Amino acid sequence: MKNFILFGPPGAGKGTQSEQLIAKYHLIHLSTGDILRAERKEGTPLGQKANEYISKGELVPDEVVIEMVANKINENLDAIGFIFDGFPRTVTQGNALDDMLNKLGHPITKMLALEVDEDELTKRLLLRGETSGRADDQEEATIRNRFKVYNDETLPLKEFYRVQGKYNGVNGMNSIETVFGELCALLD
Ligand code: B4P
Repeated sequence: MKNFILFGPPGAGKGTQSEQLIAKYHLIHLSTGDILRAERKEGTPLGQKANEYISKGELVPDEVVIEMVANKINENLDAIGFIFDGFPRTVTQGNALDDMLNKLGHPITKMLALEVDEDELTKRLLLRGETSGRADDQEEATIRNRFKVYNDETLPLKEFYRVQGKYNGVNGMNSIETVFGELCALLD
């Protein structure tokens, strides 16, 4: 089993690249953002709770997200591997993921980190907000709060995986095709 983390700030292209990577490598796509949005659409209690955080640009509590991921891993133990998209987002989540995968004997192979500057990210998210209907993509103030949360809570994971020798940065400012090519070179 080969397990990859696709890492990066909001709007860096994690979802966009994951779609293409799973088509090519047949890995399981585990996007916590997608799971939370699906729960919200179905109006489940979890979805309603998550919406309170997502619409303000805050992170959903660690214990909620960790349980979701554990369930999804346990449902797919015969997979050839996973792409974790948008997870982990805190060091607590990183430790939990390492524990789960170490118990299975299949630790993270690499972290693939998309690096994009904040002005470009803001443009992309506001543009996506015009068509996606996503509450967290509508207001520049909410988007700026997502960057703050990313810098405060998520960015420490770069060092967390760097000391494990697993961090690989990719220039996410390039075209979708160029970024995909660089990610494939790291997966192959
Ligand atoms: P996510 O769903 O993970 O989404 P994201 O960070 O907004 O976007 P992503 O990086 O996937 O961008 P995309 O490819 O769509 O998170 C949403 C929220 O859910 C979080 O804020 C949080 O509240 C909650 N959540 C999720 N996981 C959590 C966790 N683990 N713990 C706690 N809370 C959690 O790309 C964006 C746009 O850019 C698209 O329109 C795309 O077409 C465009 N684009 C992509 N690549 C491009 C390129 N190279 N050039 C030009 N445009 C590009």
